[in-house]
Amino acid sequence: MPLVASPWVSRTTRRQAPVTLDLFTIAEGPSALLAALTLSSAAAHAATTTTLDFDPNDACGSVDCVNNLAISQSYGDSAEVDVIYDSDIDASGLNSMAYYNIGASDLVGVAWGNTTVFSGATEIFLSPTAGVGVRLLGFDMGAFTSDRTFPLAVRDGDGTALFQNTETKVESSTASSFAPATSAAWESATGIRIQWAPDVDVAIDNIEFETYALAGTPVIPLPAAGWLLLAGLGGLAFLRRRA
Ligand SMILES: [Ca+2]
Ligand SMILES: [Ca+2]
Ligand SMILES: [Ca+2]
Repeated sequence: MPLVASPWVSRTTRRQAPVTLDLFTIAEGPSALLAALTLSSAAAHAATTTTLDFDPNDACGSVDCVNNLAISQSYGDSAEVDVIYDSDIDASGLNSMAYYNIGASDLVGVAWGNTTVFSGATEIFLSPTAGVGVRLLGFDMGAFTSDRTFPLAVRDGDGTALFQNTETKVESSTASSFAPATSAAWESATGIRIQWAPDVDVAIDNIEFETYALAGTPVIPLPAAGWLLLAGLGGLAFLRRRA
């Protein structure tokens, strides 16, 4: 059985370490192999989840964040997604967003629009590489000092609104959580843009997203995986006939 299971594991779980643990804890036997193959198959299509929590040790680049220090344009980047921060989409170029420790409702470690650029909306753009889609799972927003009401939108990379509310109220006491309805995922091959305005006095935290392979660009070489699966199932049938 290891001859079948081992190459499968190494090919499909490079980005799914937690699932591979299951392969080694399952009791041995034909049913266990089938379970392991099923788990691996699910893992091959599962997405990698990322949460931008603006940890002060990570969010400002090579130095630890302190209040009002710029969020690094590299924070949250991966081989699949470029996270792009712009505190004013009306002003040319990328305008820095800033870190703040506490004060935005009950959030700790947040990103907020820089006070030097007040006019335009603030945007965080999850920009995927070719062959990858982005699915936004949710985020939190908080308000400094007093309750705030402001426009908030989630758009795809082309600017089409997936969610839009011009009167979004966030209390200064408790953060508000935003997530898509179960029937309408916030996902796109062109990326996801979170936009809000005014860009001062409100902050964002806990941006949770995942990536997925677009059709025609499988995460793993399916023909090879398919052959391994067939080999495993064939082995099971053989064992059952012998039993
Ligand atoms: Ca980036
Ligand atoms: Ca800008
Ligand atoms: Ca945080």
